[in-house]
Parts: sequence; structure tokens; C-alpha cells
Amino acid sequence: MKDRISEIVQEAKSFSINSKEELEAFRLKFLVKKGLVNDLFQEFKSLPPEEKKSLGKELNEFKNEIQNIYNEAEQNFQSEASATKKSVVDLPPFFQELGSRHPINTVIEDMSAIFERLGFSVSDGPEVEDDWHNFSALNFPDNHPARDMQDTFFVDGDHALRTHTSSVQVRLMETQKPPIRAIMPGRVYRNEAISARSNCFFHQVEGLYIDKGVTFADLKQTLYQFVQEFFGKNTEVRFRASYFPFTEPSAEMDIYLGKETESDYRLTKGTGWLEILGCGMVDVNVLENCNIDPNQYTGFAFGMGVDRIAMLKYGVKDLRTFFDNDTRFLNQFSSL
Ligand code: 2NM
Repeated sequence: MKDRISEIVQEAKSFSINSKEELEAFRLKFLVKKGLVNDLFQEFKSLPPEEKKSLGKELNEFKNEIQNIYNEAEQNFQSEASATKKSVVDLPPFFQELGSRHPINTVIEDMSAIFERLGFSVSDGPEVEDDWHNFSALNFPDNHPARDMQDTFFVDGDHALRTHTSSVQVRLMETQKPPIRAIMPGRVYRNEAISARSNCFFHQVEGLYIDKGVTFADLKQTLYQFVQEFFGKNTEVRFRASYFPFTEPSAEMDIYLGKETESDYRLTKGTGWLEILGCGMVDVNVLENCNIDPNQYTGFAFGMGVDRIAMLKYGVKDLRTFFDNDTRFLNQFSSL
């Protein structure tokens, strides 16, 4: 059998393969089920066990050698074929353009993931809102400046582009029984002068937690945990008293950036502290407007602007570049 093996190897090596037809002839002679290689394997089956032991390895190497001769020849044909194609077709290649995640969405998703781990679900709602959900239910008095045409895009007498995602929170409180623990990411609109640091629309992540016995301490700890995860371990925070129509008491939270670099100095107006969100305990009037009994339930809410945080995170100097849809800008975020 050893002799047969070397005979066949010799034959295969000297087989001329100069065309696709000859390649196929090679395959038919050696590699198909009734070819020479398989013949030897059939013979091998009927050998006595001692001979099998000494021949098995050799037989396998033999098979691989024949297969390699075939594979190499086949490859040569393939690269020849594509070489000819290249010289004939001389259009530029079409790249499969891959999209990239928008940096604002990346920040929203990162924030959502953190709050989801803290037990918050994610909700959304309409961008065109009625007066009740955007203002009245949220304890905005009739003469509040936000209700002015100067500040809000009205669609008709009773509808406007939402000015905050708190309107979604009203819808949640109206339709769900506490406990409610949810965040609302989304786009909101304000009629403001457009500049490098403000636009007529922007993005918010607001959050709401309503249950029996929710306190300001829960609010502080939740936001503290969020900041540790989002901005990094040991990020310092401070709370300052503030005012919003829909919360009482209300606060704003700052994180400490420091003032070593010029941009940190400028961004924090020389204080080292940067305001990143507003928050507070949901006002009793808001709970009542949404048919939640304030004697049984309390809750906290918070809201932060995504766009400025995205600018901070990625070192983007002009907010408007986020929305030009220039792929030279957007492609820089393709790894996120
Ligand atoms: C903020 C700041 C403070 C807020 C309040 C509510 C609701 F619906 F519960 F009343 N939603 N969002 C809130 C509170 C939003 O944004 C700066």
C-alpha cells in the first residue's frame, strides 16, 4: 500500500493543471467518492489491525497532500480571475457606509442604563402636548412666563411643542398607581435665540420616583449614585436651593470639575462647579392634579439637559454641530 501511496502522490504532482477544466479533471480523478484517494481508504478498511496502526497516519497525510495540491491550484485560478476583473472594471469601489450612533443618543443610552440598574423604567410620550400636561398639571400659574409666545412654540390655542419631558411624567402619574419609578428621555423645544451653547430644541432626561415614604435623602442618594457612575468614582457634588413650579423644596445639583484647565475655568465661571441638573420633591399640587393622594405618597423628580453634558463629555465646542448632520462630524463618534 505504501507503494501505491507514493505512486499516486507522484501522479498528482505531475498532473498538469492549467485550466479550470484540468482542475476539474484532477478533482474527478483523485478527490471524488470513486477517486483514487478514496479507493485507498476502502482498501485500508480491510487490512489487519497491525497494518492499520502503522499506515493510518501516513494515509491521512497522503489525503491532505492531494487536497492541498487541489486547493492551491484552485486559489491560483481565483486570484487570476479577480485580477482580470480589476483590470476590466475600473469604477471606484463602493464602500458599505456604516452609520454611527449619534453622540446625543449615546449619552441618553448611557444615562438610561445607569438608572435602569437603579430600578427605573424608561417611558416616552408625545412631543406635541396640550396645555394641561405641559403646564397646568405641573402647577404653572396662568401668568407664568413659560406660557408666553416668546418662550414656547404654540401649535394652536391648546397645544404646544413640549418644553420639558415632565409632561410624560404627568401622563404616567395619571394612569399608573404608585410605586412609579421611571425616567423620560426625549427632545424638548424652547423658543430661544440660537447660539453655540443654546438651541431652540434640546434633550432631557427627567426622572420620577413616587411611593410611600420617599424622602429628599432618597433623591440625593439616587443622584449621587448616578453621578459616580456617569462622571466617575469620587466625583464631588453639591446641592443648592432653587425654585421650580412643580417641586417643593427644589434644588440644583453641581458637580466639581475643578478650575485647572482654561476650559474648566471658563465653563464653571471660575468656581470649579458646574450645574448639571434640577430636582426636588414633587409638589403636593402636582400630586393632587394627577389624582395621587399626597397624604399617602411622596416623590422626587429631577431633570437634566443631555446636550451640554454631551458637549462636556466629548469636548464639543458648538452645540449646533450635533444637529448639522455633517458625516465628517458624526463619523468621529463611530466607535461609541
Ligand atoms: C426638573 C427639575 C425639577 C420635574 C418634576 C416633575 C413632575 F412631573 F414630577 F412634577 N417632572 N420633572 C423636575 C423637577 C424637572 O428639570 C430641570
